[in-house]
Amino acid sequence: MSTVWLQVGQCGNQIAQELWHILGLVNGSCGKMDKNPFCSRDGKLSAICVDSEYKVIKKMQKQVKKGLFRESNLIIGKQGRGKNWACGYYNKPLNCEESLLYNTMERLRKEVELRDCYSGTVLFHSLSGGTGAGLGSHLCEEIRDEYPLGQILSVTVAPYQTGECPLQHYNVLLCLSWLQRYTDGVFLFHNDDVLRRTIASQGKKNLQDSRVLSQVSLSSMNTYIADCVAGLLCPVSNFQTASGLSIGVEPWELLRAVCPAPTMKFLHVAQTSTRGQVLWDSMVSSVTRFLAPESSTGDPHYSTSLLSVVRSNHCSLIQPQSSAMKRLQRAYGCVSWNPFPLSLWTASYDMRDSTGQRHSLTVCANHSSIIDLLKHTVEKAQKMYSAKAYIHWYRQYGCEGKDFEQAFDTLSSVETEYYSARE
Ligand SMILES: Nc1nc2c(ncn2[C@@H]2O[C@H](COP(=O)(O)OP(=O)(O)O)[C@@H](O)[C@H]2O)c(=O)[nH]1
Ligand SMILES: [Mg+2]
Repeated sequence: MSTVWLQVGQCGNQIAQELWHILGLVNGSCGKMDKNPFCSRDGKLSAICVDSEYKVIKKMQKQVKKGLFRESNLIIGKQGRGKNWACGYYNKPLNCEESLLYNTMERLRKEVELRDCYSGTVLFHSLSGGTGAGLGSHLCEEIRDEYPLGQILSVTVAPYQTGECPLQHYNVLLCLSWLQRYTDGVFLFHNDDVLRRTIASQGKKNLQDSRVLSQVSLSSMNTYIADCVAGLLCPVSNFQTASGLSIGVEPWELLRAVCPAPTMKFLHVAQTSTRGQVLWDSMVSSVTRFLAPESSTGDPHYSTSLLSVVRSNHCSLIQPQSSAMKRLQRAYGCVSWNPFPLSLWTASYDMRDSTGQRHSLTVCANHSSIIDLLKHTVEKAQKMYSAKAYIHWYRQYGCEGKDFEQAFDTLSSVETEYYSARE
């Protein structure tokens, strides 16, 4: 009841839509507000949907009619941002449209006023496009400035490492550096990792087979991401009042648990689920299956802190001292200098299945694998920047050399922090 949800750009809107879908909200309004921390008192979702293009948001008009979204919270521009961070960030209205930044901040202000109290904003977006990455970065900066006590959690997607847009390295560089400066935590999904995990969750064995890869839809990948977000942010019994009401503080308690230091805020998130009988040791094996044991330079990966959320009618069997949780800590390489690396939250049912058949384990780790994305991005962007490749495309919207140089500095210092936290 204290969070505003902000979905920006194609990827951000599609993932958030999938979240509302799996929470069973898309076919109507929020229902009884007390039971639903995502909505305002009037039963409308506290979400603002922004895109520079019409095609994704137009699908949400249906849910305005059904009473889920406020019509004024759908904010649409007239022209895409050309997969260019600077075009999104510098917010020059294109094609006579109104300012997306100004309109979004106005709606956010209204939504904050409707909350019982305001604790923060959860932002959904991608790292490598124009709208979600560029406008999303600018929104983080504005929100931080206007609500300095509110927290900001970004849910973001890194592009495939190969084969996407040539501008992606600049966009990821600039967006990650803004997230480091203005957010309190980042759920960082990688499309490569999401693809692998989605295939595995569908029971397919041959993960390298190009036919198998091509059969996976974006929508099923978004289901995986949204399931992870729901697993972490939906109500858990740990924070319910004595009368069983949800206070809706999960996003902010999560940041306290896994991002205690502002220098390390990039979070690795994974989920596994099963139906019927549950064996927690095999759930742990499944959720840790694709965790890289070491970095591209051969250093073992580690975690400074870990949150494990268990949703199951058997959740009372799991304790922080259980053998499965010990295995989880070992697999995530919890550092020895933190005597309490694991937080465990539980809920007696999974929000995806009221019949009690589904059991899920969602893990959020402050994990050193972020170093690999930082290194890869900085290396590629630095090579392009030295050759002055595509720079004029950024300059024409107002992006200066100092934006790039500060971004290189910011990401290098994050890399150093993650290295020095090792042991
Ligand atoms: N997982 C996932 N990735 C997406 C989706 N849509 C776009 N992307 C990724 O996001 C990046 C492009 O960003 P996009 O959101 O389309 O740009 P924007 O509309 O300008 O913000 C690319 O790396 C795409 O692979 C989606 O629905 N799901
Ligand atoms: Mg777009």
